[in-house]
Amino acid sequence: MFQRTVSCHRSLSAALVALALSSPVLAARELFFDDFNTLPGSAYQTALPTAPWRFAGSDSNVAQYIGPSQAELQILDGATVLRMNDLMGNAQRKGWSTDKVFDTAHGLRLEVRFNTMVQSPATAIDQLLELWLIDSENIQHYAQGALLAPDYGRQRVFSAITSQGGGTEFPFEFQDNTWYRFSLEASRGGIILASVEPDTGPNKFITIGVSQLLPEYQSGVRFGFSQSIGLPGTPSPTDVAIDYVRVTTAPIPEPGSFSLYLAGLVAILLKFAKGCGGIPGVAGLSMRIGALRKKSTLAG
Ligand SMILES: [Ca+2]
Repeated sequence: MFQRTVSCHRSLSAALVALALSSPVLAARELFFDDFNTLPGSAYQTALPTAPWRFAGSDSNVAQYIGPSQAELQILDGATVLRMNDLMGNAQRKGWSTDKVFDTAHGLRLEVRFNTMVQSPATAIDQLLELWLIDSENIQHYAQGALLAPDYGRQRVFSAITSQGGGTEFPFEFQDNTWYRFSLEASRGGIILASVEPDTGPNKFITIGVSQLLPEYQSGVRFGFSQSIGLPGTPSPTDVAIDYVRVTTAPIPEPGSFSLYLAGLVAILLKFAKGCGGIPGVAGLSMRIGALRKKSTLAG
């Protein structure tokens, strides 16, 4: 996989992009909200793309959608949650997509607040949470972000894929029994971004920009959430607890006007840069660029 770490002077311009991405979202309008006080009902449909379970797998490693998750309602830390503690066989996926179609003219943001529960060989493996942006007229046109615990629940990875076959993934050491927010968002003309955010906001732990622009979805989109399993050999568990699913408009800055808009896939990892002296508000940044269609080896 082609990757590089930018030098300090490049980090400065990249940091400005990160600042823009982490700017407060003003005047976002709520379009959909499910607090999971009830099980998923008529607001959802049982349909999701046929798609790889993981970017690092080969293109032939496709998970089949087999229906809704065997989920139940619970209370966790005082919040009503949809507990998706399921059991799946090789190359299977369970979940939902919204019945509602969302207009892309004002930008869109899907935000899911969730708890990671315990990912381990004994409790839960592979894709604990996948979020989808799906073309309303072509279910096989999509962008997907995923949080996963591959190697039988031992590794921690964040990934994104597109229906054109592009994708990338990075190690992301999320913690067990911890609340995070997972988002898919794009401004009106912007690139689609998948991010994991702290529960307290407003910054992002990690963002992957996929090689799609929101205007590619002229007929509107549905959002989806799911879990999937690779090839463990025997039926294996998945586990996540979702507090809520929220869709809003996303009048965020246009990333296309910054260096973020590249012909490939871009991931921005916010962390303390070594020897760069720090940047106010960001505290340093490094950037890795993954070339399209290259298979990541970072998660091994
Ligand atoms: Ca809730």
